[in-house]
Amino acid sequence: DYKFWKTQPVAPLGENVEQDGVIQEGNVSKIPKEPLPMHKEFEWVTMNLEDPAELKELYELLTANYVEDDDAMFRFDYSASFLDWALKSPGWLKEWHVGVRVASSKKLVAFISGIPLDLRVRDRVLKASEINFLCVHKKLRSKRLAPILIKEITRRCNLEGVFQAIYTGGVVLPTPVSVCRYYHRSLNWPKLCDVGFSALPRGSTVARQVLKYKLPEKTKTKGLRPMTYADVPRVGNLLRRFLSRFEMSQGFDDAEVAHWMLQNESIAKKDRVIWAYVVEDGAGNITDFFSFYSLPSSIIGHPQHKVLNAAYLFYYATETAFLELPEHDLRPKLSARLNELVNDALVLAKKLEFDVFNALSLADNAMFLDEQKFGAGDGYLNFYLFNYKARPMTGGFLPNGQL
Ligand code: YNC
Ligand code: MG
Repeated sequence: DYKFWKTQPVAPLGENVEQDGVIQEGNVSKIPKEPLPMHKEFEWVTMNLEDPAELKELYELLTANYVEDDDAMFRFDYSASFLDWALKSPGWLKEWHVGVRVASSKKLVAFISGIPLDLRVRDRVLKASEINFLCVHKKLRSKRLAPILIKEITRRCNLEGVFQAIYTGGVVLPTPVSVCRYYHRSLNWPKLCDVGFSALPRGSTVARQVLKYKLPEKTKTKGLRPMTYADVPRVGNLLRRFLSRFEMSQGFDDAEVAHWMLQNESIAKKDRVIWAYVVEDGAGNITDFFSFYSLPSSIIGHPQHKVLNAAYLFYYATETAFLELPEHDLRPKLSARLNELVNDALVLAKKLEFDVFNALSLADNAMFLDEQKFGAGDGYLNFYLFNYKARPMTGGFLPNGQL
């Protein structure tokens, strides 16, 4: 019955939102300067994620206690370098990396984070935070610690003048603005079958499944190459125009484009999180780009395989969306182009030894999921806004909240 959520500025389940808008005006001068009271055996800490030892503590909390699928077969295994990337985006604040330690042993047992972003919801741009990596140690579940963490990160956002937030989750809470489904495209069918991620369809064989998912050796798009720092202004320009087509998106200035799409080239292969590619035409224009990130899952209790190497489709954009054509001519062109690009993304991900390529049912993804042999998964991702009512979104969108 949502004892906690009922008290928060969110639309109640079942309410028919007719007009977008802020729920409660905020006033920084009325926000308490001190943290919320915490049970006496625990203490609040602001994590210093620039210290590799503290980053590792966070990694260890999450690798053992973060999100699992409903059957407890897989658990997200965000790497330390992923956390470093996702939590230190431009404008990040140390105060929004909130931990809870056991007072006596100092063991880290809970965490919640926020990063700042400009969030556009239809025609309104909100100065917002993206809340992620909420986690309570398995031994401390169901003790109402989560609401305390949520209220504390809210206070810390409010102190910075931020009164709106976006967050996502598998759980149903009041009230999703959109619900997306996970789709999975096999790259390494025998392994997916071995670990129970995919089931052998009745009447099929392993060999036939392998053939079904076979990919070309090489990419096909002319002018495709890895994105570099020099591409940032042109990619930024294309991405901003592309995102404006959706009902909701995050703002990307060039610094944000660089952060989210590129990693220092000297990074060790095993620590790499993000891959981005551009298509450059003969005249030096960037006509398309796409990106994907690495988010492995631990395979729980399997004798041989410990890790499922998953790539997730991230942002993409194409000039094809802006061809001056009537809608019924534009759609097939856009669909064809996205299929070419995503097929190349699959080829590259396979070469990088990912086992599966995941995507959500958002943005323009419906135009290629079937054709590229993605299958609908069991998982759904609900998108939520805090302190902002918005009419349900149908037109597809592309916020960063999917991480
Ligand atoms: C969840 N995922 O409904 P009610 S996603 C939000 N997001 O409250 P307790 C959640 N609320 O129903 P536990 C939630 N899961 O009574 C549960 N809740 O109103 C609500 N799992 O608290 C729940 N990470 O402490 C209920 O539950 C209340 O011990 C119960 O802790 C929950 O990062 C949790 O899935 C999730 O670590 C921490 O189960 C724990 O079970 C756990 O008794 C595995 O809590 C990891 C996991 C969640 C991933 C994520 C986004 C979080 C968003 C939080 C909301 C942010 C609001 C905006 C704040 C900033 C505002 C500004 C400006
Ligand atoms: Mg609890």
